Amino acid sequence: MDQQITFHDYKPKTLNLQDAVIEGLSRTPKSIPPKFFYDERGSALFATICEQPEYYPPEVEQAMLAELAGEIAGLTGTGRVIFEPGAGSAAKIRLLLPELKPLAYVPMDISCAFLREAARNLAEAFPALPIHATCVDFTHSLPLPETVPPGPRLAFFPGSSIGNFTPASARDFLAMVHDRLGPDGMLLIGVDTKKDPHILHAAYNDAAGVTAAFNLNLLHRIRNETGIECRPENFEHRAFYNPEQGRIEMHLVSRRAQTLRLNGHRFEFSEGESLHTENSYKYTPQEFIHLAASAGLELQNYWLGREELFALYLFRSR
Ligand code: AVJ
Repeated sequence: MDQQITFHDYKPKTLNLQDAVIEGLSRTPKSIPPKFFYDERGSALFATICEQPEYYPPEVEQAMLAELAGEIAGLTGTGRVIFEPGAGSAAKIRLLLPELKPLAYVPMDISCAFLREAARNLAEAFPALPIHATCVDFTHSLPLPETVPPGPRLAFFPGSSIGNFTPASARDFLAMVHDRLGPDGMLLIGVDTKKDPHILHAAYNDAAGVTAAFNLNLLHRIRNETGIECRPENFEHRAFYNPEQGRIEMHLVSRRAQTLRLNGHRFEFSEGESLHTENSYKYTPQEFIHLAASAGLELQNYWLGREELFALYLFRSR
């Protein structure tokens, strides 16, 4: 339809959903990886979470990107190929495009239809920007399509998505990003900071109940897509800060003893038993700079946002 946009489907295997559900519900404690939140409705609910007053990361990070765009461009230069794992609605990159003037933009996301829509909207606002929309599960691989022009690269990973990884897998992921950066590559990454647990608690228990709906949507999704016999209303949302691990944990807690059935498997839940759906790790600058260094990334600069609620880091590949 539009030469400005090329679409590349690496077919993220949602076929694996059933396997992942069976495997996750067979574990003790039970867990399902957070990437399965993002069906179309989950992606839309996440966008709504980002509008909640308690969920400070988007607001603080966007203010930082808007304010620092010129300074960041001074450090990265212009004319890079920007790739963004988990680009979602591709809203944040808009704040950087006028200053960073990239050669091309490669948004990557597991939610193909959502990505296609995001690419179209972005193309309307930035008609001169070549967009290589790449549908992929970025936790597995970061393929840059062959149509992407050569040029120094900049990975953009905002929103503290890195917080979903354990520190050990965050390091592996950053090493994979480092591999994709090539010579003179840079990484601009937004990471949530450690802070007063009350602020964290409110951010994951918003008054409007959007985070709860987002968490519970996982059950609706797996019921629709795997046919598992399960009543989402028999579970409730729970999110809390775990200070030992330095992370927010999200769970779906069984309101009663119940059995979920799928393809001859039976999964027993006792009353109060939880299904662990997400971790969101928080880092002090010292911790994060150390972690990135272990993946071959050298700090260029970092900035703390309002009340040190959020941090942006710019790294160079070594
Ligand atoms: C996608 C990992 C950045 O942990 O803050 C928001 C997802 N989950 N509210 C986060 C999320 C519940 C989010 N990240």
